[in-house]
Amino acid sequence: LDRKVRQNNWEQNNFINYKKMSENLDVVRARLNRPLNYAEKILYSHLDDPHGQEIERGKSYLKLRPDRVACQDATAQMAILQFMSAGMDAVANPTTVHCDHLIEAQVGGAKDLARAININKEVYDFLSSACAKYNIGFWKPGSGIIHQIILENYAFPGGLLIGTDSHTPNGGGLGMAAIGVGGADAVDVMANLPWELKAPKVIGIKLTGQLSGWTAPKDIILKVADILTVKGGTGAIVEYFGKSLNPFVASCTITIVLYSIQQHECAITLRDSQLIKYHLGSGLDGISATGLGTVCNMGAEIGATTSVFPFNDRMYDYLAATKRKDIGDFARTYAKELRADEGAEYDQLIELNLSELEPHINGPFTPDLGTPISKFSQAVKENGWPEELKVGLIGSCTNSSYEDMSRAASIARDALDHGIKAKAAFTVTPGSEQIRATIARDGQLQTFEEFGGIVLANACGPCIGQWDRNDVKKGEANSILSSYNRNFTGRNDGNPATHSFVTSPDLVVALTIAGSLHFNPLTDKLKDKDGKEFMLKPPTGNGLPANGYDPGQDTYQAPPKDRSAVQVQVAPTSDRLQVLEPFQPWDGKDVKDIPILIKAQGKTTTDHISMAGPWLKYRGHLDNISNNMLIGAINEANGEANKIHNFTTGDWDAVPAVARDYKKKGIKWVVVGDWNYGEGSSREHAALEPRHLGGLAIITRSFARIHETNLKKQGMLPLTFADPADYDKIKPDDKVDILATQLAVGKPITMVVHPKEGKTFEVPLQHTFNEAQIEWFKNGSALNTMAIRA
Ligand code: MIC
Ligand code: SF4
Repeated sequence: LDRKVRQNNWEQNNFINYKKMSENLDVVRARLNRPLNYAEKILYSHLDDPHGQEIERGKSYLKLRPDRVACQDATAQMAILQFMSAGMDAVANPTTVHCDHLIEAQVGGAKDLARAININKEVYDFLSSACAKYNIGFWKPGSGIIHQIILENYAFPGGLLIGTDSHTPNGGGLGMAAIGVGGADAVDVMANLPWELKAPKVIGIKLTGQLSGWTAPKDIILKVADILTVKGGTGAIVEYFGKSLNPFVASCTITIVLYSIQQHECAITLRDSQLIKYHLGSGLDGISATGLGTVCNMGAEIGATTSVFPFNDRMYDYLAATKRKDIGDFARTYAKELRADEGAEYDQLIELNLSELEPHINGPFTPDLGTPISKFSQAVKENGWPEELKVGLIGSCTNSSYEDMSRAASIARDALDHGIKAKAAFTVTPGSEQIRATIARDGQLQTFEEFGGIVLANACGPCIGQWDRNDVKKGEANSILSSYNRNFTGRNDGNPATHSFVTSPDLVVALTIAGSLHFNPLTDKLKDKDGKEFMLKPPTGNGLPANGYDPGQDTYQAPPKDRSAVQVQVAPTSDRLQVLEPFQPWDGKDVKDIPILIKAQGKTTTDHISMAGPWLKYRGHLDNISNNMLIGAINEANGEANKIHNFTTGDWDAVPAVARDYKKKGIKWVVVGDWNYGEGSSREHAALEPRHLGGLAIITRSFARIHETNLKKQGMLPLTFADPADYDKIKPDDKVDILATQLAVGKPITMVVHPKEGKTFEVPLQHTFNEAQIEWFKNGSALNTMAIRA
């Protein structure tokens, strides 16, 4: 383990430290004296203080030392603005920034990219100069989506990465614990503070059987989301495992082959020992690393801290194919710690038989409403979902690997061979420049175009509302189907009537051919150009490109050797960037008789709290972006969005307007919310905005992890009802006292409610603050606390 193996091909001096990790594990093992699961191993091998750290899953706060940090452009702006106020001259840990969220899909790849570079010039200039100044690797617009770039270049087995984006867990496809955080958490690590995480519980998912036919890796997570729901993974890491045969044993031991594969495959495997490795795939070994990445990626949708797979041969293959064979070899020497110990325990265990798993379609409006394809047509009828498929969209960080593209193209080719094309509109977003260049070289891209598709820029595009959609009017009900991960109301096109479903790229293409949500490619026939019936062949495609990856254009900017001359500029007149002012510290008093700005009803995701799409352009300007605060949340008082009662004037007004009015008048306020408040994105704007506009506390039935931390970091009070039923006792026009002086570790806080009519009553509230976090509240923010200590 003493070898010096670089973390990636871009940075000269950052190495993988398996030796240190293994020593840390030895310390922890001696203390805990029990077998560890793989998720625990990754975390504990990165402990700041393995000797002294208290370790209890679900209870203790772990102080960790991540190997790397990654930020995307929409969140990096705020992270870097915060880092700048720490006054350091370089990041203390390897960091990269990726330009992917700000590119709007309009007409297709090159043109959209050029337009974005022009429109976002100020922001890109800021990011590229700040990266150069602070020694951060910068991936220019056009390079691809953060998670795909991380998997292709930076993820490694056993590593720990934090990223300012909720789909960071995609890196789990290479056995890395890659965790989504808010920008302020990223700043801690950039500034060399340990990063804090409540020791997660671990949900084990045992995979047996094998994927085949139309079932894809995506279906694993679509099914798991259906089982666990959008909050089922909160506070937990999901660890997948399954029978994973050692490839060396496999290729020479026929008994194992006979024992573990089905009869009809034996013939193939016995004839060709190369194929043995491929077909042995029971559970895990049959799925490519990028397929595993897809499963981990969408684990964000169940609120999981991250998802991981143990290191296996398929990961090795992917590392080798992406020019990191040395990492693969190094990981093999550390392999025993890159999987769970024999007898390790999980807090919850789920078993999934892949041989029985059906392709799924999840949605609309929530990613955990899963329907197997055999029942989907029926569900469409019963629920009155719009039957015509308007647009099929493939790609995104979730599903844009070479394998995904090849399989999708094989279906499109099948249709073309029968003389037919896509009936619905069809778009493709390659996950990276490398994928785009490779599928352009190998022909899949041309197939998509021939099929009637538009190839968009290597970017997020329609996945995050960067979509200039013109085929339906706003408010018109319609259905779209994507291979993305999220489908909250209005997310893709800003139209609340769009029914957005998520599924595998394979099903997207198949249903796009039919143009109908009623089509099931497993059982239904299509008509060819002469009206003759035929059935689509199940998709096929290589996991890895036979001729290697084509890197395409060079889109990486390394930090310069001499960084001292680099200037980072923020114009004071800019409407896109604004230097941050520190928040005021707490005045040490209870807060009395303050209004409920809004009592939000039902699902309140970060898209409701701080909408993306057109608002993405203000991600570096706190005051301007605050004009979207909670405009998507539904007010219990009237069932409407963005219409609330201003108690001082009696008027009904937009949420940000009322908050600004209260702020001007020196009135603090709270928000009341339902279950899993803040689910979805990592964007800390959803916490910064209420703080900026004078909010004190957010009181809910429960929170999504990242959002709860983001609120704490910005000096807000995230509080939960000790009795969730108390949510119903609060009315939108009530006033409340928050007895903030009671704030102490493990103790409840009292909220005194003064109803508009009726007697005053008390409601106990809970919180998860630890000592250090209470300081953040007292000092006004985590950043203020850092400044005080420095
Ligand atoms: C998303 O998928 O919602 C985003 C846009 O990638 C966000 C990040 C953001 O809001 O900037 C995420 O998932 O964290
Ligand atoms: Fe981009 Fe969509 Fe992935 Fe978020 S989920 S990183 S918006 S592609």
